[in-house]
Amino acid sequence: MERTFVMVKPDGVLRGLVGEILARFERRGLKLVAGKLMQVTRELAEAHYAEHREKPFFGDLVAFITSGPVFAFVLEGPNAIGVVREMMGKTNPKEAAPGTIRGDFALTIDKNVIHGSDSPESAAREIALWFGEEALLSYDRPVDAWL
Ligand code: RTP
Ligand code: MG
Repeated sequence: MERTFVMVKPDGVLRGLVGEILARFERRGLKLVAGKLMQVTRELAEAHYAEHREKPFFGDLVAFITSGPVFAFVLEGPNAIGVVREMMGKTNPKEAAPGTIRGDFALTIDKNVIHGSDSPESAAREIALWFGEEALLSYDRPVDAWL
C-alpha cells in the first residue's frame, strides 16, 4: 500500500477542474485520506519545489503556485505514486497522451494543472510538509475488497 501527495494547481482550481480530477482518481479506486483547499504561502511553495531552486523557471513556478488557491490531497492505494503519475501524463502537456489529465486539460508546461509525488521519498516528504501523518484519516471502505 502506498500514499501519494497530489495537488490541483491554481489553473485547475480556477478552471473548475477539481471535481473532474478527483472523480478520475476515485473511479480508479484510489482512496482519499486527506484534502484541503488552500492559499499557498511563498515559504511552502519554495519548500515544496526545493529540488528546482537553481532552475531558471523556479521564480515563475513559485509565483504561479502562490497565485491562487490549490486543492491539496493525499491518495492511498496499491502503487498509488506510479498510478497517479501515469494518470497525470507527461510534465509537458504537449507530450501528454490523450486520456491523461494533462493530455486532456492542459496545453503548456507552465500551466499543467496538477502535481503528484514522483517517488516514495518525495511522497513521504511532501505529505509531511503539507499535511503531517496525524492529518491522514484511517477508515474502511467496503469497495476495497474488490480492488
Ligand atoms: P510537478 O512537480 O509540478 O508535479 O511536475 P513534474 O514532477 O511533472 O515536473 P518537475 O520536473 O518536477 O517540474 C515541476 C514543475 O516546474 C515546471 N517546469 N517548467 N520551463 C520548464 O522547462 C519547466 N520545467 C518544469 C512545470 O510546471 C512542472 O510541473
Ligand atoms: Mg515534480
